Amino acid sequence: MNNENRIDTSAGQPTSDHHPDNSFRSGFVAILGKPNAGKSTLLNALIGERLAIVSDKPQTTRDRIAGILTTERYQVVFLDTPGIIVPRDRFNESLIARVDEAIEDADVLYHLVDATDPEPPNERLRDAIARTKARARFLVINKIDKLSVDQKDVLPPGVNLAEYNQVFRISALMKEGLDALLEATVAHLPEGPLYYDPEQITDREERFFAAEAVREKIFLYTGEEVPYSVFTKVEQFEERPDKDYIRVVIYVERESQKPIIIGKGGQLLKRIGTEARQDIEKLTGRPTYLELWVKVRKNWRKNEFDLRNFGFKVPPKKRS
Ligand SMILES: Nc1nc2c(ncn2[C@@H]2O[C@H](COP(=O)(O)OP(=O)(O)OP(=O)(O)O)[C@@H](O)[C@H]2O)c(=O)[nH]1
Ligand SMILES: [Mg+2]
Repeated sequence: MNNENRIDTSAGQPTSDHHPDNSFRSGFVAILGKPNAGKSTLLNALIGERLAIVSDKPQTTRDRIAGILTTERYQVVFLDTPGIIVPRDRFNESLIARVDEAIEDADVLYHLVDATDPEPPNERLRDAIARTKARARFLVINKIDKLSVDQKDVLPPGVNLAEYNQVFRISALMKEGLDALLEATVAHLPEGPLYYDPEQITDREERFFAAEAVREKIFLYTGEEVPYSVFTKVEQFEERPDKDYIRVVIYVERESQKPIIIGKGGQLLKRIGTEARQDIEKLTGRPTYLELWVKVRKNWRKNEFDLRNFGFKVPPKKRS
């Protein structure tokens, strides 16, 4: 790819920061964990941009998102993944299929655990960790800012330390402990090429972030089952000289969910639109006109055709 370019740059500006052998290291880090462990918060903290949407509700992330960190001596591609639960339906299976893709690519695997979670890792998560061919596995204990001093060294329940190369204690929210985590990660990466342009911080297109920004606001401002019934789709994205024009359709599963999202006198939809637009403008750096529509796609989460149409990877049904 841009290998030539990279060698020139680093040769021109040697720093004390270089690996002893001076080799360029690169690779993939899969961030795995239960829903709500803080995977997306960690991805954002490592990259220094709000790439992945975050909410206090489980199962916010539905897709694999790469965040790319490039310096003169390494390129790390962090893969945020959906939280792993034991799947009960086709939709959940499709989320786990995303995790499986990330595991296949990983050189280093982070098992991120919420330090305050009293429950051990579930069977699907343990299975995913066991299957990885990653050369290093880290147990990353997150949210240590929530612990009292006497709890700081406690290990999460149900983890087998023998399965991990190293243990880290971090706060993704407060950006604590990230330097040590990053250093150890780079040390485990193989010598390798630049996979992405050094300027690039994600593998996703602007369209993806536009849809996600809208979905995030719905996760923040609606409750119960509504956020889970929502799929946001960019139906038009035009870069225009004065203002970009983006039309996003918010699909819900039931007619009764429509007025919840629209709100009294359209107030909530307006707020979702304004805040999502501001996020999009921050990311693209261009003024934007964001138009939102709410439509019903009955029970789309249960319908394989709709799931595929919305870009979910639905694994073949297992015969039992
Ligand atoms: N106190 C504290 N809260 C955190 C920390 N990291 C994440 N959180 C919070 O935990 C909640 C879940 O964070 P996310 O980053 O969305 O978690 P996730 O693992 O990506 O969740 P899913 O996408 O649903 O699997 C949010 O409310 C975050 O603000 C942390 O280090 N400390
Ligand atoms: Mg997430």
